[in-house]
Amino acid sequence: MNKIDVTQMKSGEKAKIIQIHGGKGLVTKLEALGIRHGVEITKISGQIMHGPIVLKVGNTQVAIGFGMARKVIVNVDKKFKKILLIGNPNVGKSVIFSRLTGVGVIASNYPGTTIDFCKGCVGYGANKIEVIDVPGTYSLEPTSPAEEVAVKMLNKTITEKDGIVINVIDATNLERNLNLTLQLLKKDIPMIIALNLWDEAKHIGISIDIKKLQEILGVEIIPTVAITGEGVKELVSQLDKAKIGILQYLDNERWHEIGNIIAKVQVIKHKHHTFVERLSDLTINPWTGMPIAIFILLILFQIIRFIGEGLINYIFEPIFQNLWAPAMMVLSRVLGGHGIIHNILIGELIQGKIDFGQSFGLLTTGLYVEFAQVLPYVTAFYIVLSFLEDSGYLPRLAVLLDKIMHLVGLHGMAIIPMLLGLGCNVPGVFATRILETKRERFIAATLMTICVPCMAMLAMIFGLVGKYGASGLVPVFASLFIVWFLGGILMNLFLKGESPEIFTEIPSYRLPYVVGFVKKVWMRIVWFLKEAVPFILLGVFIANLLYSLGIIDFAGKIVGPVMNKLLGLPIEAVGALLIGFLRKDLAVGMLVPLGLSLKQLIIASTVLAMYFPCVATFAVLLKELGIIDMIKATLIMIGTAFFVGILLNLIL
Ligand SMILES: Nc1nc2c(ncn2[C@@H]2O[C@H](COP(=O)(O)OP(=O)(O)OP(=O)(O)O)[C@@H](O)[C@H]2O)c(=O)[nH]1
Ligand SMILES: [Mg+2]
Repeated sequence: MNKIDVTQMKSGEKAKIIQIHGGKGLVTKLEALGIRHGVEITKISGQIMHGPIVLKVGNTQVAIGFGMARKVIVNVDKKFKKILLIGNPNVGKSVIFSRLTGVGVIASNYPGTTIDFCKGCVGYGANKIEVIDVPGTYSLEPTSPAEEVAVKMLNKTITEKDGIVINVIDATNLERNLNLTLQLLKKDIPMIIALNLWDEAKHIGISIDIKKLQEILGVEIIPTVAITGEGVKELVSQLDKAKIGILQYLDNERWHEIGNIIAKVQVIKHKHHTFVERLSDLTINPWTGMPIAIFILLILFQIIRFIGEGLINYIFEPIFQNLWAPAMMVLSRVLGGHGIIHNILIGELIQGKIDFGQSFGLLTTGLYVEFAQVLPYVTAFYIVLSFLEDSGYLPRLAVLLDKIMHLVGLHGMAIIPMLLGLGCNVPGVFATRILETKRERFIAATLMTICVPCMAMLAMIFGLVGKYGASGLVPVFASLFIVWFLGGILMNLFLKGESPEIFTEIPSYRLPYVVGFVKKVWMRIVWFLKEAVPFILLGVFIANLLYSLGIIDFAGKIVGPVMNKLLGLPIEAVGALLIGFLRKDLAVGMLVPLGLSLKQLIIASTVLAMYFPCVATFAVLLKELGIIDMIKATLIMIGTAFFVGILLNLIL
């Protein structure tokens, strides 16, 4: 239902009169024509330049002036076209969204998972209605870009008058959540409340008198458990009961009002500390938390290795060696063993055989790098990361690392984009939206693109220098870490502006909800393949093209000597640096046939990791930072990469 005046009705629209302003005189005058409270009218024609309006009342048509029409208030039974899911961060909006629409979105147990809106549809009667998953926000005065998105979405829908809000509330945190609800109730938009996490509220002994709360707020409330789907059907069936709020209060007395409401509707049973709460205390207290954090990260690292190596040794390597290689040999013979097409698809035969590391064809090296070398580790990483996200550990890690992160001009929550960046820098840079200021986002995105190699690249670096053990891995990762730290300190010193304090809620520990967990890992793998495979194939193709046209030789002749002197790398490495712009993993793969020494491998891997983000990351940097900051970040990257490369060449 929507309250508007007659001038705002569309031609042909039906509505019920609910009020007539303008005093008794006008009321009586209009009554004479049958225009009175409770009557249904249809607008026949709209006003042109504030001219009269023709209405159908009962069976007769009447015309009234524009000024009069403005005083007649009606309720339009408007069919709403969209539903906004609005609520505090981490209350389950995304899980509800997935349930309503079937669209897979990432849901995790930390505030700020959704940083941009996402749309889907829900069937509602005969119609399909658009549902929008909005980033979480604590209030309607945004403090971060993600919250800005939420408030903008809401205001747009209010102006267009074509949507309703499902306000998702965390039942375990009613008091804090009501702050946003009360603000929403004052907005001119129909709403309905999903009282989510109802299961957890019951577990921890919170009971809420829903009926009473409903009476006070004046809008429908449906308890839900998003992860099991309980209540979601009911929620959909109650959508047309969405109403504009009626609760009146003074803005500066909002918290007072909330206090009153809580006293009336909520009872908390006293209970003993649970194991989970003890664990929570232990992991967030610096003295016990730090050793636990180091232990957890080491274990997770081992798990990634275990899963990654397992997938490679028992699945992908056998498939490629025993099935794919013979198939490709057949294809090679069919193609006659040489020629342009052969070179593009199969590449070069090494001693009459396909060598997946060196042949460099689209179907040989191209697929092998992505599927047999990179995908297993990416999968392993996303399994571990998703577990971390869902458990609720990340905000605790953020608190533990807050002090250290402040040295580089960030606060603890910046560890979340950094970790996501380890999977792929693209979602990593996006996730910097949970940071409040432009300065923090610049620092975080720049540090990430320089010093946080993505999993695809990491897998290749491990493959390349890992066989030398610590003497290969330590110099590469120590350089990345030192540059991250020093670079951050320098940026913190020289960039203007402030870094705000950490400000986040710490959700309770949860066991990942299995369906959501599996879906999330699967979505990320599919996303990775969609992003990576086209670029890697393009990379192989372009690399072949550049070689066969002699461009790499030419570039090598020009920059080769400088690179050789400064970085100690052979001229052929120019090809890898060029292709690194498309895909870093492929670039590292291109170093394999060059027969580099350990020192050269270390320098090349480090420089490749730092010098330039891949083209996909570049695009999001541009989107998130804007052109000027993106150029600044790029200059910092190139400068740092060469500085570090030269330094390594001198030291090692
Ligand atoms: N036990 C329980 N867990 C839930 C319920 N709803 C959501 N969760 C979990 O709560 C966490 C947060 O869910 P999300 O859907 O990501 O929350 P969100 O509101 O979209 O959060 P932001 O995107 O950060 O604003 C996830 O770990 C979910 O699995 C519920 O009803 N019961
Ligand atoms: Mg979300």
